[in-house]
Amino acid sequence: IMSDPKSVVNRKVTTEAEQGVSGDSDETVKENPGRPGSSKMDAFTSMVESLGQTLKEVASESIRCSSPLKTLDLDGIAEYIKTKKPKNIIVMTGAGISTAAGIPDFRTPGSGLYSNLAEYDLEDPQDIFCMDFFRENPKPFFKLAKALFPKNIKPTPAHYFVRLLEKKGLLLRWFTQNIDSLELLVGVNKEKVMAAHGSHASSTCLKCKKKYDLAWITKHLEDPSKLVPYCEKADCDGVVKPDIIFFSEALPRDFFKRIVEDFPCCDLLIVMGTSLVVQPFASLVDEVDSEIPRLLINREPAGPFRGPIEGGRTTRSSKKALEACYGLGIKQSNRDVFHRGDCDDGVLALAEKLGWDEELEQMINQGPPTNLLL
Ligand code: CNA
Repeated sequence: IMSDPKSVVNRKVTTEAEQGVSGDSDETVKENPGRPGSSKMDAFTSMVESLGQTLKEVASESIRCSSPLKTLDLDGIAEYIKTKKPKNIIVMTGAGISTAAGIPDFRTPGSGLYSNLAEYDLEDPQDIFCMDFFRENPKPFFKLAKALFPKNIKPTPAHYFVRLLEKKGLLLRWFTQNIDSLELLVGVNKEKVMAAHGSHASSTCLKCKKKYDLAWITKHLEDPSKLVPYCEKADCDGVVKPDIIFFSEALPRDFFKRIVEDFPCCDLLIVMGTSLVVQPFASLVDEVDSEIPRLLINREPAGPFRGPIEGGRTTRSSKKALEACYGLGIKQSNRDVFHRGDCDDGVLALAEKLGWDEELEQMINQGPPTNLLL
């Protein structure tokens, strides 16, 4: 209620007018700003607004007292890494980490797949990863697969930042929703990567279940005269589908094993480039202990990083006020940092605060250490 006091006041006055409480159905503050009483109402409204604002500030201050972070921003995260020395960092990523590599995400207006349905001949963008749709029309998926395939794309600075975490012995696991395999291309050990939605590393014939390797699908996807790959086994003309998890398919068994083993040990969660809407991946952010700091670098707030946590700065204050704020629906986390912007800018800024910028730049300049396709 306190989060938007003005609308509450206006709603109440309108309701009374509608019910004839005032005896004059036109007598609403909104419609008659010059009438006697409106200035009192304005004063009351602004008093309520200012009280709400004060309570929010007090809540922020209170939260600071119990926070594992000095400040709820990149400085706070950098300070936490330097002083608390987390060694089990989990990174969670989505399509936004790869848009700078030229791969469209789903939901960015203009460039995302959702905005470019005509090109992919889709009514619903999710159809592209839907098994029933794929069986009927596999063409849109393979059109996208050609654009996504690792040979044509390069890792972004955000990918290199995760490799730097691994190099420093701080990365516990990299959970990714992406199917572009850039996590492996950037050189992170495959044991450290949990590709929750599968990858192109292997493919399977939908009819006879014959397996095909990366080289086979690569050759096919690189051939501009071909679109849908068909099984080469005698008497089989089945469509060969890369082992990417589609919406109606089960996630890899490893995925659940990793969640159970990794998340209880996590001492810092870094989330990048995801709208956190695809389940069950999105809910992994809640698997870390409630004391563990969580950082989201994204162009927009997502999941639990929505709300008044952006650029949070807090100092000392009373717990009672905080409880009052929670009671009034004003929520603020004491361990979440939302850094609005591009993943690459965010990791470069964080690397600089950590004194890792030169090392990161060197890594980026050297390029990927491995080539998946060799
Ligand atoms: P999404 O729902 O499209 O969200 C992407 C998010 O990233 C949005 O919040 C954007 O605002 C944000 N974003 C985009 N570019 C940047 C950037 N440069 N820096 C910071 N933020 C940015 O995608 P999700 O990953 O959340 O959704 C999960 C789906 C998308 C998974 O099933 C994926 O398989 C699927 N997908 C993957 C790829 C890929 O492998 N690269 C590409 C397209 C879709």
